[in-house]
Amino acid sequence: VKHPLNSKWTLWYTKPPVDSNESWADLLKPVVSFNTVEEFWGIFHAIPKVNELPVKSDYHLFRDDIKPEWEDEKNANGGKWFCQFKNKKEDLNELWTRTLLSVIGETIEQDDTEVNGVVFNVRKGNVKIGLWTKSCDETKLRAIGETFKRVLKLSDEGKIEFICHKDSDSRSAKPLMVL
Ligand code: M7G
Repeated sequence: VKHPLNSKWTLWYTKPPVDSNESWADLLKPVVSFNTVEEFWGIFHAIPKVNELPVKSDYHLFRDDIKPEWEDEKNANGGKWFCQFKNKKEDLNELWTRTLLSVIGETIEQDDTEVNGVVFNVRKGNVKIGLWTKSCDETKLRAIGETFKRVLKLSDEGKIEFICHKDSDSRSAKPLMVL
């Protein structure tokens, strides 16, 4: 017996660029889709753990046929909650696993369609975990953000920020919310 999830999910991978001619779209590829708990665990155990990924790579896990891009119509009016960590932190694999489970199991949200996907960025000296939402509705975001902080085991001093995708272009983007 397989246990169905409420949605189909697709794992995408962004590979690090080899040269500067490669565009964002060239580097981003869908890897595999699943819609049951059992398939999720099979995939999870077969792929590299986040602490094994190279710098400038990303994992993206997105619902249905939503692409992990600002341009997708389901993302266009939304944004992301995110938290930055030092990549020396021991328990990043665990925090990423907890985030994945809360997203596919939909314990991260009450309204089970606000979260579009989740992203892990590996950067030089740090990593980011981001939760992409459909809207920039502050009431919905607050509830999701508070749960996200618990999933990430953040203390009151640990901060997450929300940035609307339409502001993502500018380096000086002011967060819509900080929790
Ligand atoms: P990032 O990976 O979100 O964060 O964006 P980083 O600044 O920590 O590396 C890096 C760059 O990737 C952006 O400046 C864009 O050039 C490109 N990029 C990232 N995202 C999420 C998108 C996207 O959704 N669409 C497009 N067209 N480019 C993106």
